[in-house]
Amino acid sequence: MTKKVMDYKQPALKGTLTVPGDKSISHRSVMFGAIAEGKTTVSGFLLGEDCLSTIDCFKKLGVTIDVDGTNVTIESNGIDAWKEPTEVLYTGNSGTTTRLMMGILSGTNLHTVMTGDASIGKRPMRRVADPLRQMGAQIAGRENGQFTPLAIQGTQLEAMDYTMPVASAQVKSAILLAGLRANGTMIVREKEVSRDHTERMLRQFGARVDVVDGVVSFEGGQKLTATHVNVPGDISSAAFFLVAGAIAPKSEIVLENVGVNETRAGIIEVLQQMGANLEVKIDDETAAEPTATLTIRSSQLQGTTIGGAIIPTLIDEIPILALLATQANGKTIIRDAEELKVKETDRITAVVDELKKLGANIEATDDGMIIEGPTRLHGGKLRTYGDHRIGMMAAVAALITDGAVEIDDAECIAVSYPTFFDHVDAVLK
Ligand code: SPQ
Repeated sequence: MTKKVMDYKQPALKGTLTVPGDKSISHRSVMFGAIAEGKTTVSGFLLGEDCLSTIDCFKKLGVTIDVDGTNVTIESNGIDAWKEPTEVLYTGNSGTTTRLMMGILSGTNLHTVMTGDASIGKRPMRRVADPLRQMGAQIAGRENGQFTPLAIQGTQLEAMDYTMPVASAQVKSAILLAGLRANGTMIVREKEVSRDHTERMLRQFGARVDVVDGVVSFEGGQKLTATHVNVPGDISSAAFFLVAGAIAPKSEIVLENVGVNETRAGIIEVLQQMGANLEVKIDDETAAEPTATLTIRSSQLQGTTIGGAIIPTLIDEIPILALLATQANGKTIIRDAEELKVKETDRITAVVDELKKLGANIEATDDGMIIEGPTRLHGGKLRTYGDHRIGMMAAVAALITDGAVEIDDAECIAVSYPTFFDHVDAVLK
């Protein structure tokens, strides 16, 4: 763990950034490319540690993957040609890799063992294992498949009609990917729509999929066809600079090529609701994943309430939105966000405990937090809990604090945003 002391002295932030590729889409591009027969090319791939873990797992399954900067080529003879790995598949810190791979591997003819780091070892996997077992999947793991290491014996799966108990794109995607290998018609129903990159990419790779009012359905047994995937910038990474630009005085930051898929873009609505000076210029609405140029300038902010159906569309942005709320006038209430407790760390406790150390007026609730602002924040020594999003929240806080902020682990940020500190330096100049 490398400590980092940030003493930025409250600068005005100026500049134009292109944030790295979307993590969710990068993972899926490799997974889909490996399932499909032929050569898939990917541009704008995120070279974050999580996505590199996904690449490593598929290499162990015998898929040829070449990385040239942010261009990735996946050459596969299709899922039936994968070889049984002699080694454990290591998914690092990545919940997306672990959970989506569970769905994919369940319908192969292979025996595989999967494990990740200490944080992955504490994250719940039965939310995926149980529905997959209803399809016939054979999954073993600690506490009846709740925790890694997991052993999966691939088998023929049967399609099912499944209603999601929680809004989770990882659970939905694992089931949909298993459904590709199942007999019969797959139906997955969501009460609140989670990110839909898997559904979009299924279509991009030639599958026939219907999505109507939160119900996804398709015929099992469809083959995917290799294609090109253009990965947009990650709005979850852009979020840190959107908030930095909104709260640091006299600032203006332009963020280019940011993915604004409506199942991910809840932060835009919240910023607008809070009175942020944000311009959104859509580049191409017809792309598989639409993108926009976002320009954020400092402004007076108002507290707000964030809850209900918007939560899945900004779930990973809640740590940085909590920091934003410390600078807004009045009360901000974040509710219906209990899913934060099962991320890389318990993000409700982590955000509240760490922002309190900087002087924020913030309290945890059962399903979120309440923040009263505005508060002048001071420096302090913060923990990241090995969670990239807590690390970046602390770094953005350091841009507005009186005094230095120290974090215990700067390296964890490389999971999703390896060039984060270069981009901070770029807007400081
Ligand atoms: O992959 P991982 O570790 O689960 O990453 C996180 C993140 O903050 O980057 C969550 F901790 O993002 C998830 C996100 O919260 C990525 C994701 C996806 O790609 O499908 C979906 C969300 O998780 P979930 O549990 O709501 O499905």
